[in-house]
Amino acid sequence: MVDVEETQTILSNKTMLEMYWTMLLSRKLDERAWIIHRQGKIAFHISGIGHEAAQVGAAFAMERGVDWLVPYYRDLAMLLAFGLTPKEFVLGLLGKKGEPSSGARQMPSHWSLRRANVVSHSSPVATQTPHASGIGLAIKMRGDRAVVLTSIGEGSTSQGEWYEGVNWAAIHQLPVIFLVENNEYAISVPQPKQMAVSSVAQKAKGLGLEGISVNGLDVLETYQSVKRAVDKARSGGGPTVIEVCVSRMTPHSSDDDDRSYRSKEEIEAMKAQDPLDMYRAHLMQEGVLNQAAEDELQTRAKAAVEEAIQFAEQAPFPDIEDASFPVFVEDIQNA
Ligand SMILES: Cc1ncc(C[n+]2csc(CCOP(=O)(O)OP(=O)(O)O)c2C)c(N)n1
Ligand SMILES: [Mg+2]
Repeated sequence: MVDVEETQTILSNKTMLEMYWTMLLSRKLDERAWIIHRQGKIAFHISGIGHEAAQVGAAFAMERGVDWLVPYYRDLAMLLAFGLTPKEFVLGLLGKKGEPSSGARQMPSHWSLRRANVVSHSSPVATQTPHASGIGLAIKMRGDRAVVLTSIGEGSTSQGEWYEGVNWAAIHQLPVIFLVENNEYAISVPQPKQMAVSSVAQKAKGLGLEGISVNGLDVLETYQSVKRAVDKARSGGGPTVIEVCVSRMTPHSSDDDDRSYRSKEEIEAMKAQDPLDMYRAHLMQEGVLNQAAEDELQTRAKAAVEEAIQFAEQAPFPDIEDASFPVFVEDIQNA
């Protein structure tokens, strides 16, 4: 059972504010990405707005620098928590030289951050799940103390790769957390058209591992649930499926118009439960945040976004000869 008060006694005020800062920065960067898309400056954006609490709660439950992350495209807030800088994010949006995920070869938001143990994923959804289990197997064989967290949307848990990856981790009791960010839609396909069970957590039972469902709009609740699964995995207790129930507060991507399949009322109800607003209100109620500190954080976030945009707009594009690297490498030893 999740006890948010207990979590608050474990986390310092400083850490709770860091969590808030990461959510706020993610939101501001994400909102700006939509604007520069509409200005015609970028070709594509896929958004994490409404998922920030789940992502930040999960990231803070991990030992960053030791543990491994195999994320999916909505995980901007998770990546910021793992050390991706705003400048690196905007370099990726603009496809500029120096962006760390793929050297600007991949679509934006196909995250990778070598220095932080963040492993890239491919565009076909769910292919990251077997990769995460493979990393979990390597950790177990080497006797490392790390764990792996891999994230995915609920719709993508219909893919064969998801079952194969989770099944493998369950059989071999691998140190993997399968985080499912359930926003109830896979583009326009609602959850009941995607699965016959009422929650993704139930799928875990059939594969022989623990599955839990938590309120992913609550950063502290998510933190506590993921921390428990991380501790369990690290101490040899095996994998867990954690479904975090979140809101996709935007269309699927900049190529989608969700007004064709979601009612205005549904969207408004979702926006009334904004995870960032709810966490801010909670911190204020607890006396961890006051209006002056909030104003300062807002100003800092705005400045960080401005600085990142200016930096990335002025940055060069990659060199043309880099386009095929490392697809065609003549001297692999020295690549
Ligand atoms: C194998 C495969 N099929 C279809 C697609 C196209 N596609 C990209 S995202 C997506 C929806 C995924 O929905 P969900 O897993 O719920 O994640 P969400 O986007 O809602 O976070 C689809 C169908 C794809 N990338 N890969
Ligand atoms: Mg979804």
